[in-house]
Amino acid sequence: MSHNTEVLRSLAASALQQGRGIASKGHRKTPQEPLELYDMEGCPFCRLVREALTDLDLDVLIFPCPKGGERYRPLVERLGGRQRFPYLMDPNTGAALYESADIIDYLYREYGGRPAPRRWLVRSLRTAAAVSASLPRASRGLHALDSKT
Ligand SMILES: N[C@@H](CCC(=O)N[C@@H](CS)C(=O)NCC(=O)O)C(=O)O
Repeated sequence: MSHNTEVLRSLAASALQQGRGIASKGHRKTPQEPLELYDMEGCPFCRLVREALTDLDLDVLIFPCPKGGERYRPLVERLGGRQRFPYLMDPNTGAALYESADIIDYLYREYGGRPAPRRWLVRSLRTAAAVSASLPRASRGLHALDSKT
């Protein structure tokens, strides 16, 4: 598939999220150490967390955990007990969280100095929007392909 087609599909995904993940309203507290997000690019729940991180303009290290990925998936299982994504670790507070809604609540509470925006509060709507935004990208960003470390 050509790069232009990929860009169009990516644009469709962004349009479905109505521009979320583009602008930031900033944060009140800055993490001393960057947050650590164990993430699957094509996962709708991970997408929501990345959007919240962007909205809060927080420093974050992203560790890709595609299906079949051998680097960080086993680490998440060791740390949290299972391979489930998103998984957030905050070295500043020791918090370690699964569940996108809990992670988003935590980020706004700890660093935003404000509650998560209303659009994050209705879990079913939020999930439906994130899932539909992932559809144009099909399964991209979910599976690992061979590469050289
Ligand atoms: N309710 C969870 C759902 C998370 C979830 O289902 N994540 C999927 C990826 S979209 C997952 O981790 N699947 C297991 C795997 O890929 O091994 C949330 O909101 O974070």
